[in-house]
Amino acid sequence: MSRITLCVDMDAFFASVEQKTKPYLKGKPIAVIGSAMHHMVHGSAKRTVITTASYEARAYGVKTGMNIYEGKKVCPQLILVIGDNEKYAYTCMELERIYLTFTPDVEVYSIDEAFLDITASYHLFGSPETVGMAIKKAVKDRFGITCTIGIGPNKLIAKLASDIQKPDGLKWIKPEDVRDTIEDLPIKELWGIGQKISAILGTMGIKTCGELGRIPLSVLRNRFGIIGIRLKAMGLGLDDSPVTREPEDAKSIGHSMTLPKDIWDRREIDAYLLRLSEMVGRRARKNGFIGKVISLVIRYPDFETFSKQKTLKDFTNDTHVIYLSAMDIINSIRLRDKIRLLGVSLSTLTRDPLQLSLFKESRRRKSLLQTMDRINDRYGDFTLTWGSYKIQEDNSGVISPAWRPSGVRCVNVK
Ligand code: TTP
Ligand code: MG
Repeated sequence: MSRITLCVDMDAFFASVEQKTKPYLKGKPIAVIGSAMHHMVHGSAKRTVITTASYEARAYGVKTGMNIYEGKKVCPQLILVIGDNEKYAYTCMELERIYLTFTPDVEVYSIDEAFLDITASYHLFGSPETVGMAIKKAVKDRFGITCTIGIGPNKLIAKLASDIQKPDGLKWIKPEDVRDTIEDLPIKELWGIGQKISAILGTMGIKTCGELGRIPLSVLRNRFGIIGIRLKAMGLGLDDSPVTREPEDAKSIGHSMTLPKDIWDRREIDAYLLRLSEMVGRRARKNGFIGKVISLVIRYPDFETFSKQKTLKDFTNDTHVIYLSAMDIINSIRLRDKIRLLGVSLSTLTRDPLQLSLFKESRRRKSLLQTMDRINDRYGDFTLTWGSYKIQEDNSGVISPAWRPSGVRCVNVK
């Protein structure tokens, strides 16, 4: 059964937001450059890079990645606008709320792109295209900006459809049209095929998706290893990666561990608290969350378990802040026995506005991580892992990551 996937991508996102919020920029060739803070640090015009240009500026050849000189050279009347990341992050979060009125399966992929799985919900609105049009209208009504929507049987094709139809477009590539659409498409146009891979494929005489799809799998596997499987699928327009719902409903990020032996010594306890705090902080940072409440869970050898919380003044995902709070909590209770299990969690979560993937680099990293996850899902955990991980993962197989530590009975101690 084929799924119906929708890709939403804002048109000239930062520039459109600036033109909307500063009406005197409307219809003008503008380029958005690094945010104010960034500008103070990298002040020189050579190093100040254009993050995006309005479509008016693009008509002159202004491109993302040009520095200010290069931009002004092709378009002397180019207006430079210093970006405001918080504004874009806010818009991004509000956009997600719009998407969620159409389906719960929303993956915010970058600051201005999202994937929606509407397989189960499009009937409620009519057809997949009605959903697309309704989203375009809702975005326009709310923010006065346009977006392009691609619809397809998977993320790869949905993304391609939106790329093809930019700007202010809507395109549905139905399963039966996939083959024809991609047959002559240069492989580098396909989402996820970078310059390196397309260069290697080029030396193998493969230029189009059609050609890629016809190469025997064994040839690709020999050349690219496991990635070859994915490449072959891409050449056929196939992509089985799911739209992964954002854990926006995650109430907390927590880790707990049953200790190798019951402990009493404060230095030992603190060492575990630091380790748990780091795991929580890292996970929150990785997923772009900050939280306001730190909870500590303690279980005694007789299995009595309780937790105590501390509310912070500011949101955080800083390991050190989490650790200090956990120590504050443990200082405020009189331990009646040795400790068998310790847990630390961060709750009252919200998105960290500064951590959305603003840059292509971090998006690439995100897709790298997804690829690793997919490989590990298929071939077993830690088939593929980071070099530094091996060193960190020392003796303990006892750590149980608990995204939602619902198994712990919480008894608040006053
Ligand atoms: P894109 O979706 O790549 O570009 P865009 O929305 O400006 O234009 P298009 O109509 O072609 O989709 O990126 C989204 C925003 O992310 C963009 O407005 C600015 C920002 N951005 C960066 O900060 N750094 C980058 O390298 C890129 C590519 C984008
Ligand atoms: Mg965009």
